[in-house]
Amino acid sequence: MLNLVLFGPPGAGKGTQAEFLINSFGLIHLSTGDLLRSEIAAGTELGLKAKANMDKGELVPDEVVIGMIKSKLDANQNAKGFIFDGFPRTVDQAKALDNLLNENKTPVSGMLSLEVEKQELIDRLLERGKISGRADDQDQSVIENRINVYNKKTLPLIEYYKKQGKHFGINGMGSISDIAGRLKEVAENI
Ligand code: B4P
Repeated sequence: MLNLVLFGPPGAGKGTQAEFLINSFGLIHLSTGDLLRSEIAAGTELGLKAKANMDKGELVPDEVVIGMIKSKLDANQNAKGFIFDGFPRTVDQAKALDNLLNENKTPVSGMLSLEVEKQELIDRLLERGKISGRADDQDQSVIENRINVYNKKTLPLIEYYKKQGKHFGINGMGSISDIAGRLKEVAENI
């Protein structure tokens, strides 16, 4: 079983590259950002609460995203493996993921960490904001807040996975296909 954590700051290319990895390895894609946006689109209570956090560039509470991941893991017990995209984003989420996966003795295989310069992140997100309609991609101050939240709450996860010998840094600058090639090569050797 291959369980990959696709990691990086907002705009690093996680959602973009997850598409290539699911095709190459036959894994199930679990994106907490996509799951939350589906809840918002369906107008659920969870979605309404999450939207308030997301529009400001803040994280949604840990218990909400952990609960969503747990239901998806329970619903896909025969999967060949998963790509976790945008999850975990805090150390508490990483610990919860370890506990959930250990129940089935299928731990995280590796963390693929996309490394991208800050100005490139801002440019990509503003560009997506022109067409996506995503409130969190349209305002530079919200984008900067997302990057600050990432630096404060999410970046410590690199150390968390390094200690377990599971961190793989990947250059996330350049063309989408070049980056896909780099990720595939690393994932094949995990
Ligand atoms: P996400 O949906 O995870 O948002 P993201 O970080 O912007 O996505 P991603 O990194 O996948 O975008 P990509 O670069 O592929 O989260 C949104 C919000 O949801 C968070 O702020 C938070 O509020 C909440 N949330 C989600 N998960 C949570 C959790 N676990 N805990 C708490 N809260 C959570 O795409 C960006 C753009 O760049 C695209 O337009 C793409 O086409 C472009 N691009 C990608 N690669 C490129 C390249 N190489 N060159 C040029 N452009 C490129």
